[in-house]
Amino acid sequence: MSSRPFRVQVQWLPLTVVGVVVIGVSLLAAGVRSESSARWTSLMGTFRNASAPVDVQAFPGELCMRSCEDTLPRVCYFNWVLEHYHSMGPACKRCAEGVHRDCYRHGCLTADGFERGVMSINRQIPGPAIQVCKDDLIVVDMTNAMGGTATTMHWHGLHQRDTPHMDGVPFVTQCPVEFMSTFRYAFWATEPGTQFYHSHAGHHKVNGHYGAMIIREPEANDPNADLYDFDLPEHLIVASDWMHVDGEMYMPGLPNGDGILPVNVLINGRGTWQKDADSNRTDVPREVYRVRKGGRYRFRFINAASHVCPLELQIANHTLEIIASDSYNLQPITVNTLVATSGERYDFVVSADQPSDDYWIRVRAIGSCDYRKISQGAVLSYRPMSVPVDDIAFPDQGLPDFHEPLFPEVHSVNHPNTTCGVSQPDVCITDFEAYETEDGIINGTPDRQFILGFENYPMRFEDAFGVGQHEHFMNIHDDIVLQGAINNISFTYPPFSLLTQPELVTEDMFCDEDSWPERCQSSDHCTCIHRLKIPLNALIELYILDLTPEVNDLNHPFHLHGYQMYVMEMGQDRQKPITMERAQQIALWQSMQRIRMTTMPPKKDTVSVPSKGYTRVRFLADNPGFWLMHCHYEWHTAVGMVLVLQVGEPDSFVQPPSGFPTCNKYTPDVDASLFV
Ligand SMILES: *[C@@H]1O[C@H](CO)[C@@H](O)[C@H](O)[C@H]1NC(C)=O
Ligand SMILES: *[C@@H]1O[C@H](CO)[C@@H](O)[C@H](O)[C@H]1NC(C)=O
Ligand SMILES: *[C@@H]1O[C@H](CO)[C@@H](O)[C@H](O)[C@H]1NC(C)=O
Ligand SMILES: *[C@@H]1O[C@H](CO)[C@@H](O)[C@H](O)[C@H]1NC(C)=O
Ligand SMILES: *[C@@H]1O[C@H](CO)[C@@H](O)[C@H](O)[C@H]1NC(C)=O
Ligand SMILES: [Cu+2]
Repeated sequence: MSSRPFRVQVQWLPLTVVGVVVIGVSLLAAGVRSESSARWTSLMGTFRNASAPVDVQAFPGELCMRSCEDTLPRVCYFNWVLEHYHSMGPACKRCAEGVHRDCYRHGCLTADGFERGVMSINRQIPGPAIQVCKDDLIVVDMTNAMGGTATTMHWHGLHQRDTPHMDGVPFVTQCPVEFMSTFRYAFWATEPGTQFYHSHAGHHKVNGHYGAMIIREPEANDPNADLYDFDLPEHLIVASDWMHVDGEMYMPGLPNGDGILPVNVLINGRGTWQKDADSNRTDVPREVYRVRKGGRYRFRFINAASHVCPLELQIANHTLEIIASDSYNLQPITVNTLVATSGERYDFVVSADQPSDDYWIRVRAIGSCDYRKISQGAVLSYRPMSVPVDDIAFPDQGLPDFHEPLFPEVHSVNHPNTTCGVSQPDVCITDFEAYETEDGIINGTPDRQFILGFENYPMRFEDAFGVGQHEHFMNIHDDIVLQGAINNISFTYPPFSLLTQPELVTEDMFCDEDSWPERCQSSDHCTCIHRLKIPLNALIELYILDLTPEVNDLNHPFHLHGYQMYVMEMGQDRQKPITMERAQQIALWQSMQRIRMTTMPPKKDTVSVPSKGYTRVRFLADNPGFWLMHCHYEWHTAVGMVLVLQVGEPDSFVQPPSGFPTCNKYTPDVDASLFV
């Protein structure tokens, strides 16, 4: 299997400069120690004194980008500074005036050529890519240099089994990192595949705080390895939506604004923008992906969007052979159009089998964004490496219009208008088959079944604007004022971190369907800390129902932290409201209609729910801790379409290291002790 010379093409550095150690020896002796500490001992123990701290600076994370065949685990250190920064700033010199090379200057963020304030990581958008091998130790020093903000970073796709306090959810797994503070994230690269990271604070993601995180493993572990020749670090398509103001400007929203929607899409932080037909298009570089004729290339697509519009990817004249989603290997299905919602990842193979030329890679924001005609282009180029990138990145030919088809016939995956299971050749994620399954989870009787009905419900005017009211809401436009909810509960946060300050947690701070707070008794809805309590190792089944009364263009993507979920099925009934009973009827009907019925469903950590429909998922709750589950649309998270799973009792949780930062409100009694 390892006959190919390389799959990751990078500059090799001598192994002697990095911390390469033999793994295995002390794993046998793990015994009473936590798995994490056993990993550490095995990473360090046979090599050096495992009790002494490592000089992390000596292990630059960039050196971890390597072939993962026959490699040993490494420490991968990244030093990040999060700043308020700008696109098209002075660092771009004369980029805006057509000096193309200036657009590539250090510190020049072109984005779509529009000048605005942004949030950057090391003055990059996306932030630096983390590309490591499975079992490496990732250490990220994150310095918050953004005055007036606090932030956390979430490692989307990692289960943080050994280090749940590294999951990066404010007030659930850690305290937000304050201005001028540095927080050291340190966690194992445990889940191989296409992952990413993004801020979980405020609207920082849509302002620029996101990036790719690729965890490779030996190709013997990839059942699709024979389908491609190259898995190159530069073949990452990180697509995101883009606004021309900070996202916070639209929280809660502007009554006379045109909805809470993006104005553009970026591909790896690049693209162009044309204000209207009378304006010139910005003259800034598009992203370039190089291939050589005859090669078969693994591409990794990350939907890092914040808004509700799904992103649709096409590569002119090329098909996409889908081989993985959310880092889970799938039996291949070939399409020419890939649709993904916020938080999803898809890996596919592109065969460079067309005439040597440049081809458009087009990403369109569809669904609710359709009327805005937002599309962005990057270039798939067959030109030799000797042709400099700035000769390719400014194509003369324009990107085909939004409504101009790239293919005579569209074969799509996840198109929002596809009725899952019946409309071949268009497929849904549920039409994919895995290579393996866990019979006990797929066919077992669930220990707990939860029906999670979500919606954005209109608030009563007095609840939103009455004297003393300060509840979160979003104002889509005019007087439409909505709160997000799951089972009528809109999620809010405690003032301290649930996972890492267990001494402050009391049972009465939580609510769920069966324990409705006193203050909400007279109301249909309640804003409180929505928690589902789940016994450790229980088999869980969730029916996630979209209670929206009408079918709309939204397929809310639900993201579960700490786990992957088997996606059992999804469906919708355009006529009747969805209930669990209705969902079961749809499932029965689907199983009779269906051309193909898999016994090996895919696993995902982010799964969309068809509009006014449902998705049924299963997982084994074997990862103790507090794990967020939420709609991955940024504004829906912000207005409470969120809940937290408590898996197991605190005594089963992995303890945070000593000295882990804490937070809480400060409201001491007003008495003599205040004035000593
Ligand atoms: C290992 O490091 C610890 C902490 O720095 C130190 O106390 C101990 O003496 C060292 N052990 C050896 C064998 O060098
Ligand atoms: C568009 O570009 C052309 C050529 O550079 C220039 O003459 C013209 O003034 C520009 N138009 C606008 C609206 O900026
Ligand atoms: C790409 O496909 C279109 C038809 O879909 C065709 O007209 C065009 O010639 C193709 N381009 C190349 C370079 O083969
Ligand atoms: C879905 O179909 C409707 C009705 O045909 C259409 O208006 C809408 O644009 C379609 N959605 C997408 C994303 O193509
Ligand atoms: C949930 O809210 C809906 C209105 O959106 C209401 O009809 C229903 O009774 C509520 N359920 C509970 C349990 O309060
Ligand atoms: Cu949502």
